[in-house]
Amino acid sequence: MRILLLHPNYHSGGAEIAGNWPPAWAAYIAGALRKAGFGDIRFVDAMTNDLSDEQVRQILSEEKPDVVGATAITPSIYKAERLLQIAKEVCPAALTVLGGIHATFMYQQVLTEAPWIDAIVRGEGEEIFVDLLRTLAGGNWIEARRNVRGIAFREGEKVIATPAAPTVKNLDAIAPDWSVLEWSKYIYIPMGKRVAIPNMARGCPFTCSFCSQWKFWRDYRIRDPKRVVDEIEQLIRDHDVGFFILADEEPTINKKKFVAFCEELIRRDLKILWGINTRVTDILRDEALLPLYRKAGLIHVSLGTEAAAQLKLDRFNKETTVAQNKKAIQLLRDAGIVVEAQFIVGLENETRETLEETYQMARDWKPDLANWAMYTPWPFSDLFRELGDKVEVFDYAKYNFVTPIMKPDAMERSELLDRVMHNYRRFYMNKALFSYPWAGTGERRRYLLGCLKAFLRSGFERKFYDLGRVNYWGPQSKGKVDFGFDASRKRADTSGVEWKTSHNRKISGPRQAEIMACGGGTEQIEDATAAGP
Ligand code: B12
Ligand code: SF4
Repeated sequence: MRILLLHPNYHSGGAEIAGNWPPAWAAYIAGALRKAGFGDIRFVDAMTNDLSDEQVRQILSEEKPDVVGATAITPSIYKAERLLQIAKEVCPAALTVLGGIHATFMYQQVLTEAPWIDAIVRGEGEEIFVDLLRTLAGGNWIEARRNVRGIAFREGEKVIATPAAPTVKNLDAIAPDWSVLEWSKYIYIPMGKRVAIPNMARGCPFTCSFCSQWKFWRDYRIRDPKRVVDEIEQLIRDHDVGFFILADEEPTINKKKFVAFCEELIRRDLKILWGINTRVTDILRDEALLPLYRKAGLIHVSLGTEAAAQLKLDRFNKETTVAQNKKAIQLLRDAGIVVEAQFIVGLENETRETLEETYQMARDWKPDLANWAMYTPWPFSDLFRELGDKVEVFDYAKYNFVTPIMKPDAMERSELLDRVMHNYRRFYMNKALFSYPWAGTGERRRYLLGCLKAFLRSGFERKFYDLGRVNYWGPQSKGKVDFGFDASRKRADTSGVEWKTSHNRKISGPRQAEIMACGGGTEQIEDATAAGP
């Protein structure tokens, strides 16, 4: 059975400005398929190779696959739908399958607007896709598909969702096949080296109302750190990888495992630098361990600092974590780790003053990098439901952290974008002149100058924040900005969507609302709770 995996060609000028990133899902899925005996796999990265629909059509007609599997996050959903439509046109007998977070929750809408999709895999793909392919290979797909757990499909006009499949309980059994990727393409600009995105832990024990990740992965599971280091060693040896970020939402919450991971990296002396996203409170907890983390190669920590403060201010009664944020940033810098503060802006009560406050915070806290993401109301998040009619734009192609989806009551969206750009300009101008060139002589300085290079390049090419596409050329042009929202896209009816969460929460009840974003909260989970299967 010939299987073709497709990553859609979607770009929006956010995190991708740092280079081309390898689509990890393809390696994880390919590894599971190979292990189950489905070895005829080809992966096409239309995003990295900037392939047009016609080029993908050509590849499909040459490859003649029996199964075409595409991925989609929310903003790439229309691109993925279109690619699968092309697949159906070119290979009508092939089974078209869609996976990833968006279709997992929005299968009802997706199957209604893209009836050429034969099946949606809901949740982690490794086990469900194997089950689906075995069922397909067994013949009699139309009758037998009801027995595959964790999928959705159309039956005439009706959309059927089979019962949710369990999460992958034994993460250590997962063996990604990184060889499906064309490694020479995946270069991380700040370091000029190949980059990988291995996955140590899945899930997050928290339930922040604006976030979709805890819902997707459900329970928190973590792999044996030694096996993760084996994988990293293999990535270095076989694919010349020189930098990695962990794909995890929350890699540090299980301190024991994270320390074991770092110790193993030190023991093997792999000389590789890496980065993570994590929470401020874990950094405060691990103050004494930061030198060990640095010794293990950790060079970049991205903190959800003000996701906490802003949302908390707005929604949960002005309890802020400003002092905690500032301290965590200082600790990381003292340990020689590059620290990035993430701000979420653009809720309905955003004003010029609150945007200015975030800039002042960024100056006061002194992170090395700062990032102002536009609040994006994932249609399956709890906050989306709470916002109700305040969400007016349902063009998911623009749900990408760089487009203002919400219109603040006190300003136009174009002004919000302009103010955010103003913050970026001031912040990075200051860093470029007074900070990075004097940030020591070693790795940290080289890394920061590399980030600056990536940043300047995307600004020059007008790719940053999609500025070229929305016609933003500086403050004088803000009246001409056009986000190009497709008004024909309407709110989905998600009332009938079945999604079983088996979230293993330590904290429950009304206090849940108090748990803050990656940046805040004081909660920790016990090692035992987070120990995995
Ligand atoms: C690494 C990363 C990136 C990288 C690399 C992306 C790439 N080339 O794949 C970069 C930096 C480029 C990036 C960019 C963006 N990202 Co990003 N990114 C991530 C991150 C941190 C890890 C993704 C990952 O590799 N996970 C591990 C793999 C194994 O998980 P997975 O992809 O979900 O795949 C599993 C299942 O979904 C399923 N599956 C997936 N596809 C398929 C397909 C088939 C056929 C099957 C059967 C199963 C299946 O099986 C897989 C294995 O279990 C996630 C957060 C996270 N922790 O997941 C955010 C995340 C995916 N990104 C997000 C966003 C919004 C973006 C940007 C729009 C932001 C921006 N403007 O910069 C861009 C879009 C770029 C693009 N075109 O994809 C959001 C998406 C939210 C949503 N609801 O859609 C996330 C979840 C972050 C968040 N906190 O909300 N990102
Ligand atoms: S702590 Fe981070 S990953 Fe976890 S639910 Fe909150 S925002 Fe999402």
